[in-house]
Amino acid sequence: MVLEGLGKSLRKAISRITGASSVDEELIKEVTRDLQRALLEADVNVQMVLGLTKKIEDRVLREKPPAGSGMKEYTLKVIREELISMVDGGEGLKFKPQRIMMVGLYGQGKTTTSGKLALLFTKHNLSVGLIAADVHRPAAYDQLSQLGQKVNVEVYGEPNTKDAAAIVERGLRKFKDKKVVIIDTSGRHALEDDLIDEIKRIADVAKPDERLLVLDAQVGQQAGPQADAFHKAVGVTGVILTKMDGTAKGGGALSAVNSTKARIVCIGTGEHIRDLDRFDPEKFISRLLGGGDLSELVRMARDAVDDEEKAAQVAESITSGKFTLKEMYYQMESLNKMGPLKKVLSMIPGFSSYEDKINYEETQRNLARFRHIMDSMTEAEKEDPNIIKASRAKRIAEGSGTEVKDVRTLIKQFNTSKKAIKGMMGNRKMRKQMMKQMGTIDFDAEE
Ligand SMILES: Nc1nc2c(ncn2[C@@H]2O[C@H](COP(=O)(O)OP(=O)(O)OP(=O)(O)O)[C@@H](O)[C@H]2O)c(=O)[nH]1
Ligand SMILES: [Mg+2]
Repeated sequence: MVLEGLGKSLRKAISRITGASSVDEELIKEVTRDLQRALLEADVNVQMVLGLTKKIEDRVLREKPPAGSGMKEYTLKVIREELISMVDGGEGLKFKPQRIMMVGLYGQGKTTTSGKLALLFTKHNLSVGLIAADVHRPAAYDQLSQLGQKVNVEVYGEPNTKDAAAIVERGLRKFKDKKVVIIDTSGRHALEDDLIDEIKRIADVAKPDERLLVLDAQVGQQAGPQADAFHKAVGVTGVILTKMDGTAKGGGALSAVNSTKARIVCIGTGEHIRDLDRFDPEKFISRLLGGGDLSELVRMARDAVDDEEKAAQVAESITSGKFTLKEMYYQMESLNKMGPLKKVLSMIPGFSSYEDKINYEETQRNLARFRHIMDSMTEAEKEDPNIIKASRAKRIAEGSGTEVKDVRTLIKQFNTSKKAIKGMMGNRKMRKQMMKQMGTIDFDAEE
């Protein structure tokens, strides 16, 4: 989870309120001090931390809770609202036709994020073209081409041309029918004048709707001056914070962005092409505070399904009472594609209180082992693994590099799941509800 340390200490501070029998001034002062400590440790700007906690204290101590709600609920509500307003700079990424230009210093994640964005837009049924306008780094075109291939998006580039604006002009002509065009530009070590001139010229030619500044979250408090300089040059419309997975100090970038008033549109949460989340202040804070985020989970599940027909088939088999190892395999595969188990489970509301008790690595390893075992089975065995006799179990274990006891565990797990599903499907009301859920989830409704 992004900013795991901050989330933990915020939850701990807040749990003092939920656990208290009554909320008085002394407790509120103690809790705001805890909040301050937690935020400062995550590198959130001091001024902002003080402003935030003062506001919380002012509101809780001077305003009366609205009729019908107790002091406890009211305090929690105020804390949540103030944290949200701290990171809220406006609407996140828009899923509509547009031109996007990526800008930023060297190595911040511009090229990677261009690929990630391309995938995100295609998942929302918008056609995308990528333009490689980094004419300074020799391998830049190849890097973007590879990303384009990965996400099945066309890339325009001229590896031997030095005039970035001219490339963009021709790229735009080529992509005139694409709904979204993303332009990747060069990075530099420092804000050199010629880089600024170049991105100005590209912006003149492309007239991009969005000029997105890509910022490595680890830059912390330095984010402010960077954002300012780029803003002066091309008018930054939004910021993408990358490498939020790799830092405990992402609060620095969060707050620096707030002080420059540029909104955060997305956050990068890993090296994988799917590791880009649309930034939504409310969801972001809810997840930090352990509230989970089911709509995000639904979105991730949707993104993970490459073959919707197959998914529908599996759902139908299950609701009609058919559950073989193949269905189980498919479900495990989909889960796997959604990313690390820990990230997936953290989206389930209320889950954060269990997170210390789960051995994620072990569970992930078990899932991988199960998949290897299933890959070594015959079709008939996948239909009904209970036909597997001792000698076959030994062969399967050998073929999959596992042990016989692992094969037995899988069969046992399958029988348990099958029984549970049969029980659920036998319950008419539950069955109806599940079929309804599987058939009518409107995946696009959330955006
Ligand atoms: N862990 C993690 N790594 C990331 C993320 N985004 C980018 N990276 C990594 O950061 C490195 C630099 O990314 P690039 O996309 O090449 O950065 P760039 O801004 O295009 O760099 P230049 O073109 O050289 O200026 C790569 O190794 C990426 O894999 C992220 O969200 N998380
Ligand atoms: Mg690059």
